[in-house]
Formats: sequence, structure tokens, C-alpha cells
Amino acid sequence: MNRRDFLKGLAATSYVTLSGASVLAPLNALANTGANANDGWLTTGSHFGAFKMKRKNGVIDQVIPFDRDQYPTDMINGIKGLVYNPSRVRYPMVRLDFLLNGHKSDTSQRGDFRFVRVTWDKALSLFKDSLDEVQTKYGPSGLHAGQTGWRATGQLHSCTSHMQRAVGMHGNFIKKIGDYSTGAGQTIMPYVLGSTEVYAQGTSWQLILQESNTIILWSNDPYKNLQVGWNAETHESFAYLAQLKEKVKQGKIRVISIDPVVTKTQKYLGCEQLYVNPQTDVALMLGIAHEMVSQNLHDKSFIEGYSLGFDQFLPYLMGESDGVPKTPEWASKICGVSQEIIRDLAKVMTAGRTQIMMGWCIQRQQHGEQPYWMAAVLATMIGQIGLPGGGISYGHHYSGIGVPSSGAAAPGAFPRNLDEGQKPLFDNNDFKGASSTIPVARWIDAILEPGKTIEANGSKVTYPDIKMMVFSGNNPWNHHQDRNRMKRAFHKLECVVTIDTNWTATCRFSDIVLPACTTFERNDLDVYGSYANRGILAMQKMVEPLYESLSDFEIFTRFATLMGKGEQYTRGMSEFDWLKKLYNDCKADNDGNFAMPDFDTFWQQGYVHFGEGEPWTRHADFRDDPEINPLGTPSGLIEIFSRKIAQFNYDDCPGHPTWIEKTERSHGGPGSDKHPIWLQSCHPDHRLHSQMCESEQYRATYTVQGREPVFLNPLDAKQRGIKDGDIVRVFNDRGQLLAGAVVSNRFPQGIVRIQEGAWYGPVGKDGSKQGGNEIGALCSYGDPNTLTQDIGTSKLAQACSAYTCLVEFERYQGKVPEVSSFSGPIETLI
Ligand SMILES: Nc1nc2c(c(=O)[nH]1)N[C@H]1C(S)=C(S)[C@@H](COP(=O)(O)OP(=O)(O)OC[C@H]3O[C@@H](n4cnc5c(=O)[nH]c(N)nc54)[C@H](O)[C@@H]3O)O[C@H]1N2
Ligand SMILES: Nc1nc2c(c(=O)[nH]1)N[C@H]1C(S)=C(S)[C@@H](COP(=O)(O)OP(=O)(O)OC[C@H]3O[C@@H](n4cnc5c(=O)[nH]c(N)nc54)[C@H](O)[C@@H]3O)O[C@H]1N2
Ligand SMILES: [Mo]
Repeated sequence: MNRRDFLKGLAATSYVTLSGASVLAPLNALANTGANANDGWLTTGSHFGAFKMKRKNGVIDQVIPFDRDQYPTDMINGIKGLVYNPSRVRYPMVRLDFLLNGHKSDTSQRGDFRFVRVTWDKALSLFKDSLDEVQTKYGPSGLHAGQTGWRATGQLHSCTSHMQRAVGMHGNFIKKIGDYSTGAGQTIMPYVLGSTEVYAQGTSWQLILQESNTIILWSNDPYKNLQVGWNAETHESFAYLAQLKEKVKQGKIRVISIDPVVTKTQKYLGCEQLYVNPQTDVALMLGIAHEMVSQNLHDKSFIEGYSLGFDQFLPYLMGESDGVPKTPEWASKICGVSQEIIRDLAKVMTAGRTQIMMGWCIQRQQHGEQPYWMAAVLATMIGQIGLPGGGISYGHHYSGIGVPSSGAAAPGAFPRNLDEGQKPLFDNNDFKGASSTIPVARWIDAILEPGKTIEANGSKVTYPDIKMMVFSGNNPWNHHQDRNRMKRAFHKLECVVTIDTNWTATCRFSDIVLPACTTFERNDLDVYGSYANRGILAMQKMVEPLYESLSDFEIFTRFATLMGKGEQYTRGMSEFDWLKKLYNDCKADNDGNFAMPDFDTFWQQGYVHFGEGEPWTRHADFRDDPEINPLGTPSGLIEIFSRKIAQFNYDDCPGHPTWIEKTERSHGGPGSDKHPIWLQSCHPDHRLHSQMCESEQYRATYTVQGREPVFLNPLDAKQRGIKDGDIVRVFNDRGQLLAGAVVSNRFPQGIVRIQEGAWYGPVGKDGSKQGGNEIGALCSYGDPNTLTQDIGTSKLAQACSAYTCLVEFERYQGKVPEVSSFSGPIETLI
């Protein structure tokens, strides 16, 4: 959507209105009378972009894009529903049996959704009592408060920092390493190219548009995924995608999307799609590499001058080491791409300037390290790494990577850790021989098997015995895999505390739930444009916190005060004192380089602009002189063979990129005789993960009979007697869900998509919300993580493998239960 279309649409449609009367009534009662009581337009920002909001009678009335945003996302239509929706957590609440029996409660009831309203004082003292009990009985290895997630933007209120600083003032706890997004990629790439690559600034789009002949979008859907950013998104990448579309049309740049499905980007650009069997890209890459060698197309002098280990890799490629030459013929049988096309790709990629752009989905599967490593080998063989418009990138679909950075210093944030010299109440660092840091996606494993030792990136990790978890700013009952396994694990926890704005499934499986206000109910500031760092944006409070919700800052100030540490926590500063400090520190850092007005002027203007940055080529300095500018690998060169990884001796991640079969794979792979369909749980087009699923009217624009869509191939649907709009049951041995059929040619046979972030809404055998705690419960809305597999990618990264997942589906014949995801808990009085 471009800006003009958006504004036109705004006038034509009646804008988002408030939902049920139950939301409306208390809302009016709590209408804003605070510091920003005057109605009118204010500035704010979010992952979905920056915008102006109009407040009328103390209620958010209109949301329009910030005037610098030329390509606002359609999701702006969901913003109001983030504040006004029936899923809001209104009061502090405690699970019924936990209130009655504390740490001795019946934990199998967790998830039955029965909660009791309590006062803030009661909730916070229960929270502190639980932490006291865990620290006394078990020490820091009993507490995990280290999960992070996508929170809301804002440098001051970033909620996970508040929780971790305050809980850290009470005592130490287990932390995580890595993330769900790029767990495998960020672990393998430092061995290969010397940095995570995934979070590095990439070659500027201007140069790519000028220099590239061919762009390979590999498992990559930037047109969908650039709608959101880690900071307030500028959407500047879309201007470049528009130019790319033009060049594709004129035949000046050839874009090939290698993806099992027709992506949003492919449709937008009108570019080519190359279908590949899911999870088989390494075979395809090996086939291309084999062809390059047999046709003598590879760049031997680049390989010689800039990389290490091609000699060790070559015998594997040619089949001398294992008797299997990785010919196009061999590859074709696995990946489903014809030999002719594989051969042609080897030619096309080496004929002109070729930019390979990897997406991240491909590494969120078993052995997800391999396609990233092998793609780097391909790029090395092509020999264009470090040239503008050539080589390889691992992030052009993310947070404006490829938009040149302004170069200004960004504002700091509220501290996540304790200040120098501060000591926790329980000053105990004894983790009893267990690891204090565990790979991010292995926490459920740890709860289930405390004391077990696993391999991880060359080290051994011994699982702690976790008894209590605290979550803020992340939604593990969205982001983690295999709900029924999670239920079993949660039975072993004595206490779970969640701080959230909404009744997410994580709240549902907690004991203490604390209501945070949304980012639109507090004052903050943020970087405008994550990697672009285009300026600083004021995030002006739109309305006072609804119901009894509080800002995370206020929640944890109260909590710290309970520990006698209120002053230490806030450093004696209020919300506005902090904002002024963050701003003025940034102003000092930019002094002489980027002009910034005084704080009051900034706050009134709502924005400071840092200007445009200079185009830039990734790895150009390395190409220029690899001795003076070595990569961060052990050898300083691209490592096609890694001695370090080889020394780990992992069967599932050897010393050079390798094709390894998966435990579950469609299109003839293991497990496909029983459950023939590959489930891809890609990132949602109309949400940020689970965020905005709660936005009622907006959700209604894409749901089918009130359920999350499951995208199905027409033949697959027909074979099962399913029509567009039907309710479908999707299942495997791990779980089952209901979703609404969207039959579409964009999805080939044997593949379905259910987007991650669909709120888990389990119901019991009787269809009741209270039965949601049952193992095997049906998800009434369509959360794909009801079905996914909870295994590590390999002994190297131990990362999330959500895309190694097979399912079957059928037309649902039973009595259709009500969706239980969005209406909040069953309130109980005692
Ligand atoms: N099957 C499958 N699973 C996946 C993925 C996949 O592709 N497929 N992708 C994975 C990836 S890459 C990621 S990044 C994760 C994302 O997983 P998460 O980061 O956990 O997802 P979010 O839904 O963004 O969760 C953020 C939570 O913070 C809450 N929140 C927002 N603002 C505030 C606030 O101001 N205060 C407080 N206290 N809370 C707030 C939101 O309501 C929400 O519940 O999911 C992972 N899981
Ligand atoms: N709108 C929106 N944008 C987002 C997010 C969001 O929630 N909503 N989340 C953000 C976050 S946290 C992240 S981590 C990124 C995620 O970024 P990615 O992980 O790159 O995004 P996905 O859209 O899940 O997957 C991209 C493409 O990979 C393809 N694919 C999957 N498996 C395979 C395979 O085996 N082979 C090949 N060749 N292709 C495959 C899918 O069909 C899909 O088209 O997106 C970010 N952007
Ligand atoms: Mo992510």
C-alpha cells in the first residue's frame, strides 16, 4: 500500500470502532484526564511504523501514517485494536488453585483458565514471596527469567529490561543464548564469514539496483517481512522494491525466488519462482556447485585468495569421499528441481553480477546451519563477495537492512542489568553445577530433563532444574514449539509469572498475571528506522493506562519498592527524567556531527531527523585487502571447511556443508507415508507474531469462520473433500487444531501454511475453555505450534526447528467449538 492509497481508503471506510459494550463501558469511565488531556494529534511509533494519532474525548479516534512514511503497512488499521480489545488484561489476577495452595498447587490445572482478581499489592507480594521461596529452596538455578521477545518499541519502557532489572535485584537467574529468529544462522556464520551476518548491515539497495544482473531471493519474502521493524519502522526499503519491480519489468534485473510457495514478494515483483521441495535446498545448492566445477565455471582465483578448505570440500562434492557425486541428477531427485534448471542456474549465477539474498526461514529447520554455510560456499565459488550488487546477504528482508544508515549515535535505553556495585537481595551465584545460560529454544527440554548434559556449539550445557519462570515482552505459548510437550513441562513448574498487556496463552498458563499498559498509554522515545537510524521519534502518550494496567516501569518500581530498592531501581528518576536523560545523552554523543534541539523542542516537534546515509558495500574492505581487513573467522578467510567445527565431531554438523536427511520431510522423505503434508508456519502478513491477533476488527479481515486461515493446495483440498471456507482439522501425533480453509494455487501439493502468531485456544474434549489444560486438547483457533517439533537444529546451534514438521488434515465433521483464545479467563470468586 502506498501513502496516497492509504489516505484515500481512510476517507472511504468507516474506521475501526470499539467492540463489545463490556469494553466500551469501563473505557469511558476511565477516559483520559492526564497530562496530555487536550484532544488533538500526537506522534508515536511502533514496530509497524510511526504515525499520528488523534485523540477525541480522551479516546484514540484516528491513526494515520507519519508524514515521512511513504509506504505504510496495512497493519496500521489494526493499531487501535491493540488498545481497545476484549483480550486486555484489566486487573492483576492469580490462578485459582495457586491462590489457594501457592507452590503446592495442582499444576495440572494450569491452563484451565480459572483466575481470581486481586489487588496490585497482593499480586506483587505473592510474586515476591514466590521468588523468595525459590531462591531459598533452590537458589538461582531454580529461576528462569531470561527469555526475551518482541515486546513493544520504546527505549525507556522496553518491558523485558524492566522485568530483568527488577528480578535481578531480587536474585540471579537462568538466562538464554541465541534467539528463535536466527538461532542456527547466527551460530554457524561466525565460523564461515566471521560475523553473525544475519544482523549485519547489508550492501545498500541503490548499489544492488545499479549493479546486479541477477538477484536470488532464497527462502525470502521481503515484501511481507519488511512491514515491521525492530524499532519504529520507516518502510524505506519499499521504495527500492518498487524500483526493483520496474527493473524486472524492463528486463534489466532477473529476480528468481527459490521457494516452495509463491510469495507475496514474487507476486509484487512479477519475478520468477523456482519451486524446491521443502527442506532440500542444500541438495539443490550442491547440485549447482557440482555443475560449476564440472563446467569449470567457478572462480578459482577468488577461492584461492579469499577462502580456506575448498580442497577438503571438493572430494565430498565430487563423491570421492562418500561415493555419492552431488551431480544435478542426484540433487534433482531430492529437491524436485529439474537437472536442466540446476545446470542453467550454475550458468546464470556465474554469468553476470549475482546477489544472493537469504531469508531466515530456511535455517529454522533441522540442520538449519547447512543451507547457510552451503550458500556462502556457492557465493565464494561465484567469486563476487565484496562487490556491489554481488555476493551474499542474510538480512535484506529485515528491519530495513540495505537502507544506508545515517551514522548518528542512537539513544541508549533503560538498563536491563543492575548498576555497578548493586547487589541482589539473594546474593547467590551457586547454580549447583548447572549451566546458568542455556540455548534459547531448549528451555522446555531443560524443565523436562533437569541435569541432562547436551552439546552446544563446542561446549557442554547441563540443564538446571527450573522451578519458576517469569515472562515479560515475550509470548512463549506462541513462540515455542509443541504445545502438549509444553503442558507436560509446565506441570513441573511451581510458579509462573507473566506481565503482559493481553490475555495471551502464556498468561493462561501462568499463576500470576500482571496487567501492563500498551505502549500508547505511556511516554517514550525510539529510534526511527532500525538499521537506517533515520532519527529520533517521540512516542507521546495517547491515553491513560486502561483499567488497572500500569506501565512496566511503574510495575517494577512498585516491585522494587517492596524489596526496599525503589530508589536504586529508578535511580530516583521519573518517566520524564529518564526520557530527558536518554535524549540528552544522545545529543551529547552526536555533538558536532548531528544537530539535535533541546528536549522540549524535540518533544513538541515529535521528531529529530538525522538525514540520509551513504551507500555502502558489505565485505568490500575484505575484498580490497584480506590481510589488512580479515574476516572474524579463525583464519581471517571464508571457511569452506572449518577445522574448529570438525573438531567438535558432531554427526549432525560436520566440518563442511553437508546434505543430511531430516527426521520429518514431505515429498517422499521420512515420515511422509503417515503424515504426508509439510506445515510451514511462516511469519504472518497481518501481524507481528502474536501481536495484533487480539485486534478484533482487523483480525476479522483475514479469519475464516473466526479461525486462523490454513492455506491449502486446490488438489490436496479436493482429495479431502474440502472447499474454500470450510473448517479443517490439522493434526499429527503431537497435536491437533482447527483452522479455516483458504484454497490457493500459491501453495503446491503437499504443503500447507498456517502463520505463526495465531493465538493458542485449547478446548477440552467437551469443547470447554476450562478443559484447555488437557493434554491433546484441540486448538480452537489454529496455532501451528500445536503441531511443530521441539528439537534442536543440531549439536552446534541447538536452535528452533519449527519447519521440520509433517501433518495431515481433514474436513472437520464434529461440533465446532467456540474460539477460546480471545475472551480472557474464567473469573472466579473465592
Ligand atoms: N512455528 C513457528 N514458531 C515461531 C516462529 C516461526 O517462524 N514458526 N518464529 C519464531 C521467531 S523468529 C520469533 S522472533 C518468535 C516471536 O515470539 P515472541 O517475541 O514471543 O512474540 P510476540 O508475539 O511478539 O510476543 C511479545 C509479547 O509481548 C507483549 N507485549 C507487547 N508490549 C508489551 C509491553 O509494553 N509490556 C509487556 N509486559 N508486554 C508487552 C505482547 O502482548 C506479546 O504477548 O516466535 C518464534 N516462533
Ligand atoms: N509481517 C511480518 N513481518 C515480519 C515478522 C512478522 O511477524 N510479521 N517477523 C519478523 C521476524 S522476528 C523475523 S525472524 C523475520 C522472519 O523472516 P523469515 O524467516 O525469512 O520469514 P518467513 O516469511 O517465515 O519465511 C520466508 C520464506 O521462506 C520460505 N521457506 C520456508 N522453508 C523453506 C525451505 O525449506 N526452502 C526454501 N527455499 N524456502 C523456504 C517460505 O515459504 C517463505 O516464503 O520476519 C520479520 N518480519
Ligand atoms: Mo524473529
